[in-house]
Amino acid sequence: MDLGAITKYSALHAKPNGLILQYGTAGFRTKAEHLDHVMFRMGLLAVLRSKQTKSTIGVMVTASHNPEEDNGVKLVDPLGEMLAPSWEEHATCLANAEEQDMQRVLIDISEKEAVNLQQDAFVVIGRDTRPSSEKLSQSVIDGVTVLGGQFHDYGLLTTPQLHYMVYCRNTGGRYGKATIEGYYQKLSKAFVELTKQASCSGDEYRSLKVDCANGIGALKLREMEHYFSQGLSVQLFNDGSKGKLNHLCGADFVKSHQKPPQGMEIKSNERCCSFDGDADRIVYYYHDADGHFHLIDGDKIATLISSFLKELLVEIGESLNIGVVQTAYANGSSTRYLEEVMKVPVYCTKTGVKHLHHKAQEFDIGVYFEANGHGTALFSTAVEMKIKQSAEQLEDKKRKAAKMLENIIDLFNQAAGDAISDMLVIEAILALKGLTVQQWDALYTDLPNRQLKVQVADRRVISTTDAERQAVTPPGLQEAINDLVKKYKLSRAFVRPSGTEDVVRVYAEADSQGSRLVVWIFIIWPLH
Ligand code: NG1
Ligand code: ZN
Repeated sequence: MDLGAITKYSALHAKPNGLILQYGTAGFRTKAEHLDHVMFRMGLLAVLRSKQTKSTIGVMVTASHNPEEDNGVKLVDPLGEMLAPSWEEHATCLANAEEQDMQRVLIDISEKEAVNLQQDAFVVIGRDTRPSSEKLSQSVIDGVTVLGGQFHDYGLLTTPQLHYMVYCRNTGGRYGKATIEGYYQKLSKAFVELTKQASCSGDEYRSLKVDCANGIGALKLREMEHYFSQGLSVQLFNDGSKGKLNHLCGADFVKSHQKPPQGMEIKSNERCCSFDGDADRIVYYYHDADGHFHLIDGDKIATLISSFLKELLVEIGESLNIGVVQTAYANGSSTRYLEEVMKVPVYCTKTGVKHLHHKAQEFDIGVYFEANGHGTALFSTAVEMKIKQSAEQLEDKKRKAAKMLENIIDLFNQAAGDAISDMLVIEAILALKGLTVQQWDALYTDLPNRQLKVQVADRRVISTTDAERQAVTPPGLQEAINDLVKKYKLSRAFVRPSGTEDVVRVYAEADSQGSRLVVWIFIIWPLH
């Protein structure tokens, strides 16, 4: 380590005095002007992690669905996964070290993690379309180079595309080619193969309106659409040409306000979807003939996907274990439908995709989605091999189903939840099953629900257990919630501190609108 050079360069990316940040659920996130030093230091840390794992590490510069003025950064581990928890702690220590302590913290991390400093390092970098992202990603590069790491800057990418690149590079190209072209080709080939088999290919299945949150999704869909246009034509809205990133549009806005984005004209029964700012979340929606808005969130997406996968397995004659992973925010109706009607086991983890992703890896086929539309499906290597064999060896109908499953596996981004990939999976399933958006929506009826954020003096006074469904502290809070909830049918409510914002999130659902309002108003009351 050339400590002199590190000190010299670090001074060019000086940490504002007293600023303390934490590597949260999705890395560091705050106002862009406070992040220069964090970016430089995450470049350094990525090099250490790369040396330790002898693998390519990713650095993504984005603040996802947060306002345009914000930014953020997260590291991507070798298999395209979120950074390991012990390294999250190192990230926090390094980001918060005062200038004079930086060298010591770097050496501490290297020693604790037994990093061989002679090992080569390779880091890949991606960024979203925020005005601040380009300069901040340059600071990441400064950090990488000062520690002697090699890098490839992909420039503008969706977050899941960067996860894909990392995964491809560390699996010797088996998963796909680590280029944007490779990503487009892999997904489009699988999608076009699938839609060729759809008997229902009328106009209804051919077109989709996409709200791109004025973000990177628009750019990437524009580049990609001609690859899959045989199977689907997309009409893009909020493509960044006029509006502000995530402002009154995008998946987060649509999900949390339960209303359509601005800037999109929706005719009744038209199928529409929204991406978030870095295109790793997707939700669907439509207006019915009476003008009512219907949201189809991550829970219903998981239901559609897992029921389709289950049907294919039955057709092929394979009994593989399939599991669905949700968080506490999953609508109670979805959990009941999955367990009682579809007979699929459902598991609940803490919020944050890394928790869902790890749980999903325990199954032959693990489908995970957060209600906000962040998710994907994972297939074990053994399953992938089995299905490939079946697609070659079986006869007729079974072979056709195995071929379909093979293509569906290729169409999922197994490194991370991916709005583009999920959109193509959903579109393929709807076309293959001949389902309209209304029929999909009618699988079950969501319990009325409400989620809101509350600003409190110190959100850390609230701690939780049981996958964040029960509050342990402050004393009395859980008892108060229990007392309220038991007054209403099918009701459920919980409170947890956010991992990405300085707020407390309150969620409540119940069997009717009136009781739901009462439940949530009463729950937030004592927190003010
Ligand atoms: P927090 O702020 O911890 O609730 C939010 C989302 C998560 C996840 C992360 C990362 C909700 C309720 N929470 O986490 O699901 O997506 O952001 O982006 O939607
Ligand atoms: Zn996102």
